[in-house]
Amino acid sequence: MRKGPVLSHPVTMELHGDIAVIQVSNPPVNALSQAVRAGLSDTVTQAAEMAEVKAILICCAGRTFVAGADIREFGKPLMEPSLPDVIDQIEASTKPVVIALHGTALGGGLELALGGHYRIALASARFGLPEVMLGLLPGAGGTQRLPRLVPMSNAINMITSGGQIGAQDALEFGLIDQIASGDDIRNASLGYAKTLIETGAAPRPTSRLVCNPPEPGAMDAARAKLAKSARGQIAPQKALDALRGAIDLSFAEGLAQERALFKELMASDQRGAMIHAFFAERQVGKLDEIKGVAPRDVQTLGVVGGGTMGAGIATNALLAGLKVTLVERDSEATDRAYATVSGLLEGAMQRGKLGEAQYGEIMSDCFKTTTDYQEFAQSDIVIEAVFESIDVKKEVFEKLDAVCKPGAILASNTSYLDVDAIAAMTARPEDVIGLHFFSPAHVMKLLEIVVADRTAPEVTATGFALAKTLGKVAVRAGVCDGFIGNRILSHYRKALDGAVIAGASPFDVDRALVEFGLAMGPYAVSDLAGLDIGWATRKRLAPRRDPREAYAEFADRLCEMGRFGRKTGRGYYLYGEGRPAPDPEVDGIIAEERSAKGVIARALSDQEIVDRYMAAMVNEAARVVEEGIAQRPLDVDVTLLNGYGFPRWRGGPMYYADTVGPDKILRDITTFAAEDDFLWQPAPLLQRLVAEGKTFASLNT
Ligand code: 3H9
Repeated sequence: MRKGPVLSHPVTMELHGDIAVIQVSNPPVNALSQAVRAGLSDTVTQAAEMAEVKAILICCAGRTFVAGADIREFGKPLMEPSLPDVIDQIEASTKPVVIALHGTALGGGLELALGGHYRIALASARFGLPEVMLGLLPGAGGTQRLPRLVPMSNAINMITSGGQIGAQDALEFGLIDQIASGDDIRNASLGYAKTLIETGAAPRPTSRLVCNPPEPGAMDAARAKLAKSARGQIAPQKALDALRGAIDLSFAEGLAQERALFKELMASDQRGAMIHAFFAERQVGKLDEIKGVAPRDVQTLGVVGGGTMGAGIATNALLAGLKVTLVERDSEATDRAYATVSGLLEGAMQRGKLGEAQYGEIMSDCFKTTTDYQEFAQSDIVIEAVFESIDVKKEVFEKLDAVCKPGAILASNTSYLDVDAIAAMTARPEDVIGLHFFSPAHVMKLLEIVVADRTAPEVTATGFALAKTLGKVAVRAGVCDGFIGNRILSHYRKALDGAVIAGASPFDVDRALVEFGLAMGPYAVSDLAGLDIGWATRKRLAPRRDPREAYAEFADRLCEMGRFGRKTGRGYYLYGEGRPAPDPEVDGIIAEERSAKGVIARALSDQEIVDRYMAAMVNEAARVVEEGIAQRPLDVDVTLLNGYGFPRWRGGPMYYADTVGPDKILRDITTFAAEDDFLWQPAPLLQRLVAEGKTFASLNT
């Protein structure tokens, strides 16, 4: 069967009576590298030839069953044997093949399991086909075998969303045959295999089953839903095409079609972008400064401030199993904070993220609100989430410094204030760090870890470890106004305001950028956040504003009129019944500003709006990288992807810049500079990359 070489031996076989136990051992996640595929193929061939073998058991060593194809091999020439061939070989075995599942059986790993004849799993095991999250579809029979085992609606759901299901659902849907009792999957699966031999169970190839038909209209409904929920993405729609093949075609034809679609996606830009995002998110935490540095233990967490941010942080920490103490000014505020957190936890309960008993336990044993800072005396870390004023922060940090135990970490959730200055307010600047959460804090994935001049590496390491506990993607940022994300945001917002003054309406800008892939347009986002927030920032920065800056005033005008966005029913848009509506009054305000500035409005194409947005973003990001505020271009990508709604299938702004070419970005900047040569000054790093013919990716290593 196998044609390629065996490069190493991550697959072993041993006999347990008449059962051949084939074990994959390829840490950390048992990915299906060429050596694993070759090893599986060889051992299955051997087991088939051994007369004494009555059944084959495939299991995995370590923390998980196979988590998928080896993503590192993607984009390189295929090394034989291919995964579909190995799975076909397993399925064709004349001896029953049992698959023992623990950890996460994902992608090609789950497809391997579908190729077996019987499946047993630990109760804690999880199952998924996450290929769409990498811009792909299951390419080793998943789209053909899964709907032969589970109802089509479940297959559609799993394959087009990339989400995971637990063992109980897997059993109910028909994906697995048995849940093992206890947590020893090896013993349980050996027992299962023995029983199968004793009862004379025959091989049960999934491909011979008839595909479960969809409910009438289900495929069309799924397609329409995906057009909205996965707007701009190719893979989920192609996955539906492949699933359609499972209904309309023979198994062999369906498999061939799946293969062709998989290859098409493998060659797509979206696949490249999404795999970049996958690896970038795993690269962000790998920093020389914390290599080998042990983080401090964090079990108890304090929060100062129970507003939207503080309550979100508290909820996040409670859901992650930490004990939380929240301090507010007075009993009215503590009551409010308590109610907010319990409401957020109830929401988590409704979404199935928390059981009723756990909820009760958290509220009675793990969460406390108080007005007394002394209650922080035993906290391992305290996160301040109070009003963004350096004077207010000073008061808080002096109190924290006085009550917190030695070694406790004092963190600020500031989104732009100087963390060095905050650290200097304490007698322990080495224990002070910025932890910038994004709202809603229990939902948003991004956490900027702002490392001040004197922050100890151990404290930085603890920030990253805490982020992992909280389920966040953490990015290291240096100290500057706005850190990585908000600094870049403020720059591209100026560029977009410039586009509006030149002639586009905010509604044109939003439409063009939503079309580009953003979940929401930037002006609609401002309305959601509250226009008063940006107004306060602009007022704060006004004394430092360069007189050469072409300042657009229309946002201030809206605020002066009390138009703060959604919360006041009017901002850029009008909010009433139904969808937010563009407001002609806003066009009027902008037209007045244009005429005051002597600007004759011109039409801007959607492409020009996107080009301005991207050029401004990439230019400022290049400065952020050059100044060391972000460590590498990939840190910028991860920040924008996880905190600012940048479309994942475009990989992030720096990845995008490499796709279109840094020279194109530089040319655009030069063009736009004819209109405003203060805003559009090319970043030296961008100029250097273009001169040397290099990409941003070259700076990632
Ligand atoms: C597929 O299967 C295609 C098939 O349909 C068709 C083929 C023909 N390959 O995330 P972690 C590395 S597509 C290579 O930090 P966790 C990862 O980079 C694939 N490497 O751990 C990291 O390396 P490092 C479908 C992989 O415990 C280390 O493992 N499968 C792969 O938080 C630890 O990862 C997926 O999309 C891989 N497939 O989470 C699953 N997976 O230490 C992708 C991980 O050097 N993986 N690595 O930075 C995951 O979702 C998570 O890694 C997992 C573990 C849940 C498994």
